[in-house]
Amino acid sequence: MKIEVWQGDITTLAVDAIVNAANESLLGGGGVDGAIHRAAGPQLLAECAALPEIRPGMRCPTGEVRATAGYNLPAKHVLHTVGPVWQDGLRDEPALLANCYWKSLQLAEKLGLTSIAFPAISCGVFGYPLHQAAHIAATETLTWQRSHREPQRIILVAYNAATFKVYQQALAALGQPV
Ligand code: AR6
Repeated sequence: MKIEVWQGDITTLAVDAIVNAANESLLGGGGVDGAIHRAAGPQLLAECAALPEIRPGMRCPTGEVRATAGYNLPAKHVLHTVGPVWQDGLRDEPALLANCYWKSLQLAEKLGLTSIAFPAISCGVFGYPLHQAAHIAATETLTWQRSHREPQRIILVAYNAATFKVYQQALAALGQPV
């Protein structure tokens, strides 16, 4: 079994769940979040808006995850997680980013999902250095796969060729055959 790396638009994937790199409001934004909301349609925003607020404007703290349906997406579910904003690497960013991957996998398992696809959480607007983020994505997903049965298919989605290569290198460095 391997962690898959795939290059392209995550909104086109017919998997049990795609992960959204959201913000704490869960009310949409740019990047992959905007693409997911556009492709899913307005019902996705309505379900997000109906999720309970932990405090005004915050539905999901950084490092946590919330599930919704996928609506017009080919994916059945969207798992919305909030990556850390990169500051200097000393504000718990690595642990928070690791939580995004691990808690998404835990929720997918709890929901009985067999396939999940992740974008490069925090690597766009939130400014996380790609190599460091790829190492965390590879570590968390490989560790999960080595100790759990489901979700059986775990896909790291690279939006461009450079990210694709960095993901492959990160997985190889952790012992996954190329
Ligand atoms: N499919 C796959 N990957 C994509 C797609 C796509 N359609 N579009 C972008 N990416 P970002 P963040 C890649 O900025 O850094 C939003 O406004 C992109 O190239 O989407 O976690 C939210 O509301 C990059 O590698 O997410 C938050 O406010 C990766 O997805 C904030 O941005 C993540 O980039 C979250 O910032």
